[in-house]
Amino acid sequence: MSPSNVLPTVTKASTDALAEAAKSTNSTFQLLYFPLHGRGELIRDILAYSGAKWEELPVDWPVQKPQTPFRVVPIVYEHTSSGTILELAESNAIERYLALKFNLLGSNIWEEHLVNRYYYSTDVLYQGFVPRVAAAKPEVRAEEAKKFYEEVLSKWITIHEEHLRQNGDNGHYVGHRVTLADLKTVSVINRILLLVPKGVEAPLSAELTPSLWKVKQNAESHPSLAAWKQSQRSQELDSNTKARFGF
Ligand SMILES: N[C@@H](CCC(=O)N[C@@H](CS)C(=O)NCC(=O)O)C(=O)O
Repeated sequence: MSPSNVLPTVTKASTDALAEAAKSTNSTFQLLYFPLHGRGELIRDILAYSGAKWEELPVDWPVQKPQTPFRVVPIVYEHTSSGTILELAESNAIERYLALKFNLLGSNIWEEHLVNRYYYSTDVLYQGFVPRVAAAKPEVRAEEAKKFYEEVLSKWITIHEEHLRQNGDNGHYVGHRVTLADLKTVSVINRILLLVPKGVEAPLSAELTPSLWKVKQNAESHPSLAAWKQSQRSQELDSNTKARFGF
């Protein structure tokens, strides 16, 4: 039996051969990421929402780090129906690859542009939130959170609520179905709400941000995403993420 920290042996083949293998529609997936939400969260949500077969690989980072393409996680290993093992790297690239595979990027180039622009706009929000609020020193965290909510989050809310209303207030960014933009927003709202400093209130709720809330409710009422969110592992990741930042 191989030791649990050995990573899958990625298939070496021509780009054309790997591209052919990547057409597989009944692959299984393995995620290598720390036991936190972080940059693994949206990947887990996409896999769960799409009903994919997936599991997490045990992490032994000092041993595994040199074997990863950029020396960072997340990494996803896709085991295709033909037995090929594809290695996916860089969180945004992984998310977009999976979104394309699971039909979460819209139905045409214009829809894809709309999905991407709200997805990236929300990514910018997340990139600001982590250093400014999550990782702020405990003694200034409440003050930093208030400033972040007023200076950054409120603008994102105004713009996204307006767009969602223009799309018919149906709980979707694009058309009438869940896309990567919806799932990204859900993960970032959840992250902000998990990490609210004591004595502060985040301006995200059914009353304050009704259109964004519909996006969250729509996606999270999907049975397979709901099951993942209620799972013991997902709740463990909540606790680990809070503990990681000292909340
Ligand atoms: N641009 C990369 C950044 C990944 C990254 O910074 N990963 C961190 C965890 S969130 C990591 O692997 N840290 C361990 C290390 O650098 O050794 C991505 O988005 O995937």
